[in-house]
Amino acid sequence: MQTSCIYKMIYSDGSSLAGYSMFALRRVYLGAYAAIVSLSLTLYLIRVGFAVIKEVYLHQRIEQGFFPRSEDVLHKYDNIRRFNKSFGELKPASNSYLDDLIIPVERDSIIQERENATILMLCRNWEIPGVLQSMRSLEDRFNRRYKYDWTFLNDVPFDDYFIEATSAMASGKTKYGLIPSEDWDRPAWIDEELFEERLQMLKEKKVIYGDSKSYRNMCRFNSGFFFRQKLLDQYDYYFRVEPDVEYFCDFPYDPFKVMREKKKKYGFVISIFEYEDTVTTLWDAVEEFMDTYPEILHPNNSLSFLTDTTMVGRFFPVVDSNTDYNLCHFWSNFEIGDLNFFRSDEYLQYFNYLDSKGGFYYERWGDAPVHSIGASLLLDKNEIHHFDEIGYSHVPFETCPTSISARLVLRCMCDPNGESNIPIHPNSCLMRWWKNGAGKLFIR
Ligand SMILES: Nc1nc2c(ncn2[C@@H]2O[C@H](COP(=O)(O)OP(=O)(O)OP(=O)(O)O)[C@@H](O)[C@H]2O)c(=O)[nH]1
Ligand SMILES: *[C@@H]1O[C@H](CO)[C@@H](O)[C@H](O)[C@H]1NC(C)=O
Ligand SMILES: *[C@@H]1O[C@H](CO)[C@@H](O)[C@H](O)[C@H]1NC(C)=O
Ligand SMILES: *[C@@H]1O[C@H](CO)[C@@H](O)[C@H](O)[C@H]1NC(C)=O
Ligand SMILES: [Mg+2]
Repeated sequence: MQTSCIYKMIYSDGSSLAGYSMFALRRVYLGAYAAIVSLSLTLYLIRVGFAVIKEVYLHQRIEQGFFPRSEDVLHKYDNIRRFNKSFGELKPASNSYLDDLIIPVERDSIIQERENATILMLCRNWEIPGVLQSMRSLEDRFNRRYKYDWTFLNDVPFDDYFIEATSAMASGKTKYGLIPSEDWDRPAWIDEELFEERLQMLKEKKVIYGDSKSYRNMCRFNSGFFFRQKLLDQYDYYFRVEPDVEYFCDFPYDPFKVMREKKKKYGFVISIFEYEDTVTTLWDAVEEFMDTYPEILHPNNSLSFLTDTTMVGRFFPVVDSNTDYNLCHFWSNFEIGDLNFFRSDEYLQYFNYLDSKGGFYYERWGDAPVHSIGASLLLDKNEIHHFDEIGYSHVPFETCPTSISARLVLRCMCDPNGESNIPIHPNSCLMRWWKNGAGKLFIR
């Protein structure tokens, strides 16, 4: 009643009534249009929804197919191992079944042949407790039988206690290097004002080590200068160790020998995503580099490992990146590498190109993505090796061999089902490496 009154009041004269019917007509059009739009939007959403559900369902069905099959194989094999005494020696089993990686029967025997290699640690005097813990673990699990040299690097001189304690812990020789200022300190061409501004910015974003100046020196040093230190000139291979890490299993082989015999140039155990805020413009620089020097890229490189954003693995990991770089990198606190790769003109050209952009200081480019992108672009996929049998921990992630018998034979102290075991975790890039890199070997 009320409304019709108002209605009459407003539209009492003819002209505005005619105007109203025009208006009403337009409203009908608009209404029909809106209905069509919302209908097609709804249909579209339903289609997308169905597509997603179908994709997830198919993915899950495939996964569900794989797991029982691998469980079957595992149990069949373990039953033979447990109950068939004539089975003899345990197979040198691991995730990857490489027959020529024979586990030594005499685990205490001293190996005479050694590769041209050193264990390498960059660290500070005050880190000595963690340094000794890492040393004890690697000595017990590997080096006591080989006695490789340990090389320690520092931007200030090592103190007497550091030298005494590490020499006592090492089974091989120990060497101590002082890094020259030009290999460590911030270059003069870095714009100080911009630098300070960016430190504040990353601090506000709560990026880990966001406002640390020394951390940036460390990352740049590890990216482009460690292999140029005098003490390393005499070696072909290095094994990077950090304070407070642990090796969970006996080493089933000399990893340096694996590197040389199988012509590997870069070895890793864990691969994860980088924090995007630390490398905002790294990929732009890399793309520019690839455009400028296309001939430097290896014809059989693993670029696709760095750009693959498909759904891989068991947990639908979503790649969240603003560039074509999926943020995958090899975790560089564990590295076994060929120094001659880093010394090569190709790597130096790559490093110098990145360095000239200033991102080691204006952002917080890590040595892990820089090494990983370098190795992925400049090496043959087959020259990069995933050391599947090496159990390892650097807080907060671990890797532990999946195979029960590998863990028994190698006397592992780790839980492959633990929360921090990273290999097939959603935060892991290892599945992307298996897919895009040198592949993954299974039981034949
Ligand atoms: N000599 C020296 N070594 C450093 C310095 N900063 C870091 N390092 C070493 O560089 C390596 C990497 O540094 P970390 O502090 O372990 O960095 P991270 O592994 O990214 O992070 P966390 O282990 O979680 O602290 C370690 O071996 C450190 O001992 C430094 O200012 N001087
Ligand atoms: C036990 O192992 C031997 C040698 O590998 C094999 O020939 C035999 O079939 C096995 N027996 C059983 C019961 O699995
Ligand atoms: C070890 O490697 C270094 C660097 O490549 C080389 O100069 C040296 O001759 C090698 N030593 C031996 C014994 O092969
Ligand atoms: C490239 O790498 C793949 C992956 O391991 C390998 O199968 C292939 O033979 C390599 N191709 C060349 C040309 O070396
Ligand atoms: Mg560390």
